[in-house]
Amino acid sequence: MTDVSVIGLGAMGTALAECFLKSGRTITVWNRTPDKAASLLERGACWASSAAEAFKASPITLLVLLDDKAVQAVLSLPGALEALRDRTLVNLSTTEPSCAMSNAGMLHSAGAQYLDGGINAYPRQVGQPETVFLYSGDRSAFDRHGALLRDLAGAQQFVGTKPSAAKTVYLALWTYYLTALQGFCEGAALAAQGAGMSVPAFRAVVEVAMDRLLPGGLTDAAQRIEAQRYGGEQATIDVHEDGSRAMLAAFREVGLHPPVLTAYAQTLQAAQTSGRGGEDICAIFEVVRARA
Ligand code: FVH
Repeated sequence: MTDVSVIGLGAMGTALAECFLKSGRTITVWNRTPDKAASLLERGACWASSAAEAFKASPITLLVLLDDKAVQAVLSLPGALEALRDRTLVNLSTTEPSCAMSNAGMLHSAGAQYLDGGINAYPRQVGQPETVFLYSGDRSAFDRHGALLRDLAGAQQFVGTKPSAAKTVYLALWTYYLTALQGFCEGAALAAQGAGMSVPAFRAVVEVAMDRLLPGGLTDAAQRIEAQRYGGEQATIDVHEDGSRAMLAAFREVGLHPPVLTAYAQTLQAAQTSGRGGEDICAIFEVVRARA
């Protein structure tokens, strides 16, 4: 037996396996394309000749595969479900939340425990104290394996017993980060094209300006949304909508098209149409929710 098995040795699965080895854990690995295991085997990992053998080799197995299709393909391999009896499976692949619910049902019927999770980090951040991995599903499995999982992410969190909870929050966090990153890229392109500012110089300005704006802004937004307190005493949606026209004009003047900014401006117009023009900017939460 080894401490943990890792199935899926792409960029992320390899980083997880390397982190376990660095922490002194014994590991078993399996990948559809065996070549990708070579460097891990040199460093002491054990190779499983099948996914079923990897499941049997450890009390807990992490799946780090591309998508839903890949997860279903691996769980359908000969002997896979049978091998998971009395084992814990953790699916860290990016899959749809509904996939967590169906996996949990399938794994429980097979006599296994199931955790679904999400990695809110890049491979270079695996193993750091501030790194966030989210988990949900069988609480007793998380309690049993939490110390081993903490090797990967010092700031791991168990977010609920509903199997899909972690994946949903994980996808929400990436939504925030990636649209913010695209917003940064759009702003940097405008500053470069319109003002000749280098991207590192823009980043330096962003850091100073956002240090003041962002943390306080998010706290204020969370409190307002929770209390549904949308008074426009600081700046109304009407004021922001007017500002968005100037922002879009700046891009037009230098021949650029910003998709995230365009979506933001359209959301403000929808807020005005629904009678929220005099409210605070974070009332766009209600516009997004009303469109569901
Ligand atoms: N890389 C990252 O930074 C992100 C951060 C956020 C979370 N993701 C998610 O982690 C999953 C794996 O991502 P990855 O970067 O390791 O992806 P790849 O390097 O492309 O490796 C994909 C592995 O999946 C295997 N695979 C694909 N299809 C199948 C299949 N039908 N049957 C069996 N295995 C399959 C693939 O095998 P192979 O091509 O080497 O044979 C790789 O092991 C992903 O959900 C990210 O969203 C990482």
